[in-house]
Amino acid sequence: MPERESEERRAADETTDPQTTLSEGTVYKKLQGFYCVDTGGNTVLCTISSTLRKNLEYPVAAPWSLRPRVVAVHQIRTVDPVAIGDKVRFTDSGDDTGMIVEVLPRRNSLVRRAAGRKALQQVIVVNVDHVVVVFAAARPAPNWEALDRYLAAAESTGLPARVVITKMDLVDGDAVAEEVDTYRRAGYPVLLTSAVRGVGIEPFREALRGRASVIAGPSGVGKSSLLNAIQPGLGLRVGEVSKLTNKGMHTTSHLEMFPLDGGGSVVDTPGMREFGLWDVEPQEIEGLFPEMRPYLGRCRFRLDCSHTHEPGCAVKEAVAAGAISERRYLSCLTMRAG
Ligand SMILES: Nc1nc2c(ncn2[C@@H]2O[C@H](COP(=O)(O)OP(=O)(O)OP(=O)(O)O)[C@@H](O)[C@H]2O)c(=O)[nH]1
Ligand SMILES: [Mg+2]
Ligand SMILES: [Zn+2]
Repeated sequence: MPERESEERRAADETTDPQTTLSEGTVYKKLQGFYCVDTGGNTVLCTISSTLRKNLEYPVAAPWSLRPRVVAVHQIRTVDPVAIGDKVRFTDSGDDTGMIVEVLPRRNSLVRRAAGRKALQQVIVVNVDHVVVVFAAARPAPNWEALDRYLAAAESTGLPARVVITKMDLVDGDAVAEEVDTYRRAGYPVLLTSAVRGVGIEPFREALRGRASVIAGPSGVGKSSLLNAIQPGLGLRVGEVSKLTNKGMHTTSHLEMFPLDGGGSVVDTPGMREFGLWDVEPQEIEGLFPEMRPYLGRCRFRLDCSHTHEPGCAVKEAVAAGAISERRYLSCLTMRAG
């Protein structure tokens, strides 16, 4: 953000009358430094107060600087103190613009480790009821380990998750049957859909009705297409999958929350190839696999067991007995190894 603009906003903050009554609303979209706040049908375009912004200026300021400044817009995004789904209080200028001065406590937040070398937390969305993880049966071919990571990330934030395997028109049902069974036995509801053929659309609509949902999954799997199928009025942009790499072209480029006709809301997200876990210790990872939980602490070496080479490992016994899928078990070990 240009320095001058930042100074102007700071000046505006200082003239804010403490007696001004504050309005409340929900952030549903971000536009380059502005936040679209919904107040129940009306949109107010807000900036954020300097007090809130300090949270995002300090981490990127030179450590010796007495007057911290934003050094790069890129970094603003990674440490943005306001997220999609946040309930906020703002001063209302009366012309559909305002300034956010407070973020109300969050019920939960879906976070990941931002892509890149630096350990930075990226808040995807907050205050949702569940995560709907969408993968394609083909084009792009499903990477089940990547799906496991999405599910583990949801578990780590305490959010319920469900799985949707779409583009079922491209494969024989048997192609994914084994994995569908694995996820169902692990406790995840699984829906099979095709936006092209209109298969599974009604159950998908039903799963979202009346709840605050976030749709996550890699680029090109058909997330936006599914949302258009349940609510054509959304008119979300849909993009081709590269013929060369069979990967999506990142058609959805920003997060946005939409109200649903049947009640509830949904956040469409840009495809994310990886969903890196944030703030999870390696020994906590098996606890993010619901089907493993009954066996944890039952190994001979209790919580010190790595479930690889130890004798008397309850997890390995459960894998051998078929109670835990071997593929998910290996996926868990891979995740533990980092
Ligand atoms: N055959 C088939 N193609 C589909 C289906 N759903 C979506 N597609 C196609 O898959 C491509 C990607 O669809 P999108 O809805 O843009 O995918 P997305 O997951 O939103 O992708 P990003 O926004 O990049 O994350 C488009 O060419 C769609 O027409 C389906 O059920 N069957
Ligand atoms: Mg999309
Ligand atoms: Zn063990």
